[in-house]
Order: sequence, then structure tokens, then C-alpha cells
Amino acid sequence: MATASVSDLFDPAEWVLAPGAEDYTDITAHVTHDGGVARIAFHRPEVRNAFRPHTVDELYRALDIARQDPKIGAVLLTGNGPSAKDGGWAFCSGGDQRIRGRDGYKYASTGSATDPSTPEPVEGSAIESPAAAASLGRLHILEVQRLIRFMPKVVIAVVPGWAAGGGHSLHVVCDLTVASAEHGKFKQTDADVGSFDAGYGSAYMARQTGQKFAREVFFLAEEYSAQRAYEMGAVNRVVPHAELEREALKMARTVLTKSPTAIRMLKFAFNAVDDGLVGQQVFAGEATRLAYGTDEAVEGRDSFLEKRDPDWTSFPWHF
Ligand code: S0N
Repeated sequence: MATASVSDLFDPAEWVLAPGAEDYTDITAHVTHDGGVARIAFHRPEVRNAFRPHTVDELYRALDIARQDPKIGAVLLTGNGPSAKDGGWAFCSGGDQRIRGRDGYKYASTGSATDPSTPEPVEGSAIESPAAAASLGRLHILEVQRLIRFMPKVVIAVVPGWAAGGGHSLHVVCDLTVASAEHGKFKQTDADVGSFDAGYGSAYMARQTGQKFAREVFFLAEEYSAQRAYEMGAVNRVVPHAELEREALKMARTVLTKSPTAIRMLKFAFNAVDDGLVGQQVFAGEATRLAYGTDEAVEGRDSFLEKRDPDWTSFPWHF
């Protein structure tokens, strides 16, 4: 994809295509020249960057590549725009409602990402093949949420326009949010369309803003400006539209100046309190990994391999 066609806010001087990004149709993925920051963007501006299953597949792949890349410390998640049809901007408007069936979101022809007529409506209970049957009822955007939640890198939602429905939930689950002062808008439409994110999208939002604001956002489904969302504690920074990606990249580069281990442990510590035993498991896994680097753990391993008792005498009982 030609970089010039990515988005009006995209600065081609800052980015190169990410590995594997050539074939994406519904998203774009780039990395900075030094490889430290990834920019992953919804690329369906004509439908306010709504996601269909194929979009989610690509998003998951791009995020997972970023997760596994040891140079990447921060990820910008955003939406390309504006819409050629009406000039509207969006971060993401959630699940593509045209292909929602009774069992979930249906796979359809991938076609052109920018052609709003692409997804063929699929009847609610139609099962055409075992593969189609296996995909029924998959709300795999939740797998994307978990990837964002558990990747040991800082994920920044960069909101140039609408964050609605499942798009609103994605911004909630990101570590930080920076929004366009002019076009950034937030709306949780789930209850309007008979859909509900009863996980991170709602309960974790309540942790961020407090119960009253979160319940208002979901129960009234009103529209909130970026400034109002900032006042609620749902957004970190509100910046002029033209400055949005520059500011987001600046924030990401600040993260890169920090200790990767400290950032990883801090993210998992912030998560752990809300993630129950899974949160403890993730945090504890990192603690174990750190412990493996000590002479004490090496002594434990070596004593086993050398078939002798371990000698702990040089390791103090810290207080
Ligand atoms: C975003 C809104 C508020 C923008 O309004 P605006 O600016 O007036 O533009 P429109 O004229 O409405 O839209 C422009 C064109 O884009 C199409 N379009 C917009 N959003 C969608 C969409 N989500 N799906 C399909 N098409 C969309 C419009 O139809 C229009 O096209 P044309 O010009 O051809 O008419 C406004 O558009 C809006 O309210 N959009 C719908 C928002 C919404 O309800 N999203 C779905 C909510 N549900 C989910 O996201 C599913 C959630 C999910 O997957 C999930 C499940 C379980 C647990 C968690 C989750 C989770 O949330 O993650």
C-alpha cells in the first residue's frame, strides 16, 4: 500500500511497512525507522473503521508480531481516515453490524477494505462447512483485547474520531488514550444494538472512571467529546487534530527511554489487581523469569544437573 494513501494524519517520513503488512486489506501496520514503535490502524474509513472477522484476524496478527518483536516497546493503535465519502473520522465503530448473525460475526468475502458494500450479509444460522461452523459465534475481538491487555508493551489508543461500540471497548483496554480535540468522540452504543461488552469494556472502564460515569456511558449511550472523556478520566490527553499522531509518537518514544523490565512489571502490576489468578499468573511468570537470572536460581539448576545437594550458603535471607 502506498504510504500516501494511509491516512491524512500519517507522516510517511516516520514509518516503514511492518513485517508481513503488505497483504493486509483491513488494517495498515508500520514501524518506526528504529523499529521501536509500531503503528497499527483500522483501514475501513467508509464504515467508521468497523471491524469484520477478517479485520480482527489481521489486527490480531499485527499485534502479535509487535508483541514478539524484541525491539518494539510501544504500539499506537489508531484508525485511518478521513472517509472519502463524507470526511468523517473514526478510531473504530466496533463490530460491522451488517454481518452480525444470531451466533456472532460471520466470515464473508474479504474483498476491498474500503468498499462498504463488501461484506455479504450471512443468514444467522447458516453453516456452510465445518470451518464456517467452527467460526460461528466467535467474538474474537475479545482475543485482541486480551492481547493488548497482556502484551508487555505500552499500547496507546490514538483516537482521531469516533470510538464507538466495540471500538470504545478497545480504547478502554489500551494502556493510554490520546484523542483529537476537534474530532475525537466517544459513544458506547452496545445497549442500542443489543450487544454488550460485559468484560473489560464495561467493568474495567468503571475502574478508570468510577461506577457512575461508566454506568452513564453504557446506560444512556450518549455522545462524549474528547474533552468530556478526559474530564471523566477515560482519556489521558486531548490534542489538536493535526498534532494527534505527532503527540502519540512522542509519548511512545518517551516510553522507549524507560527500562523495558520496569515497564513490563508495572503493566502487569497494574493489571493484576483486576485480573484475578490470571493476573497473578502473568505477574508471577515475570517474577520467575527475573529469578532465573540470579546466581541463586543457577545454583538450584546446577545442583540438580550435577546430582549434588544445592549450596545456598552464599545467598542471604533478605529482609
Ligand atoms: C460511530 C457512529 C456514532 C458514527 O456516526 P456518524 O458520524 O453519524 O456516521 P454514520 O453515518 O452513522 O456512519 C457512516 C457510515 O459508516 C457505517 N457504519 C458505522 N458504524 C458501523 C458499524 N459498526 N457497522 C457497519 N457499518 C457502520 C454507517 O452505516 C454509514 O454507512 P452508510 O453511509 O453506507 O450508511 C455511528 O456510525 C454508529 O453508531 N455506528 C454503530 C456503532 C455500533 O453500534 N457498533 C457495534 C457495537 N457492538 C460491537 O461493536 C460488537 C461488540 C463486540 O464485538 C463484543 C462482543 C462481546 C464482548 C465485547 C465486545 C466488544 O465490544 O468488544
